[in-house]
Amino acid sequence: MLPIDLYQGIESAWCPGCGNFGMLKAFKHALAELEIRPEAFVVVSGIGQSGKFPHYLKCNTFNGIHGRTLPVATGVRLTNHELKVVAVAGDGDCYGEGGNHLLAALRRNPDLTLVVHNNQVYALTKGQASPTSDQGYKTLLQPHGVAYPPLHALALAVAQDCSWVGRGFAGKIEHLTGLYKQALTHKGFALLEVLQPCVTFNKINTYQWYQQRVYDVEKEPGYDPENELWAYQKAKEWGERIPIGVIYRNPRPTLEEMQPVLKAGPLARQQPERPVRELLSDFF
Ligand SMILES: Cc1ncc(C[n+]2csc(CCOP(=O)(O)OP(=O)(O)O)c2C)c(N)n1
Ligand code: SF4
Repeated sequence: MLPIDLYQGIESAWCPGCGNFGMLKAFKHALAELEIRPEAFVVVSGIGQSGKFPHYLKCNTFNGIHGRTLPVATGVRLTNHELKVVAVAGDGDCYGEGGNHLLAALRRNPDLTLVVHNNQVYALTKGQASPTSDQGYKTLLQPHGVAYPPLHALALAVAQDCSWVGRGFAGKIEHLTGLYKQALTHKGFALLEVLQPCVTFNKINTYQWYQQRVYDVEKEPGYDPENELWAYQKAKEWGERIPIGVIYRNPRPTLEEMQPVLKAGPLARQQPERPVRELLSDFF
């Protein structure tokens, strides 16, 4: 195991008690336990409180624009698939603004880990409802409550043959560390959604709210993450009981394996047949 302080970044600006702290701690533990050195991975993020995640870590990082985490992360992977790539996004960033990129990634199966910080609000822009806000949830912008039911993103992922789907809770750090480790070592697209309380703007889905509802799905009788129908039902379960743990595992060829040009090694290490300047001149 590597020392945790190897990953120490700058001091954070998150509110005291924010669920992002538990996620950061669990992520560092997972890296240390897997002995992944800071130079061996890159964290790509978008915009939001979640987007600040890599700032508080020592690692390679790319801070993209809102909703565009996945295309950037996929580009990094295709350029250098020797790097471990982690994409970090908020529920608004990934399921709202970047929803189409999620669909593309589910189809393509790039070998990267996507972590969705699901606090059921747009936190950076002060608490508007997001695609995962519960129906009836009131905000300053939705004073009569959200009119429609939330998006079941994990069910969407299962239905679209995602190769690994899991959910954790920022209030259960040891359990979450195990999930990060599994997602980071899975070959193919791994979607890990983490229930992340926002103590400032979400006064409904609090630590206590989640604590009363989350249960370890892996300890349930009939646990069967290779069974698509079982996984779909679990991914849709939301209310009095909310499953956490690995929900779906579906090994399938990755995007990188399906690209003949990558067989000769990472693009970053390949010599182009013609100099890049000359190639570009064909287009101008
Ligand atoms: C293209 C674009 N649209 C909208 C915004 C404004 N904006 C910045 S952060 C944000 C919401 C972030 O919410 P979420 O992704 O859930 O992350 P959180 O802050 O809750 O972690 C929005 C709408 C933006 N910066 N860029
Ligand atoms: S506003 Fe919410 S998500 Fe943002 S740092 Fe504060 S508690 Fe965390």
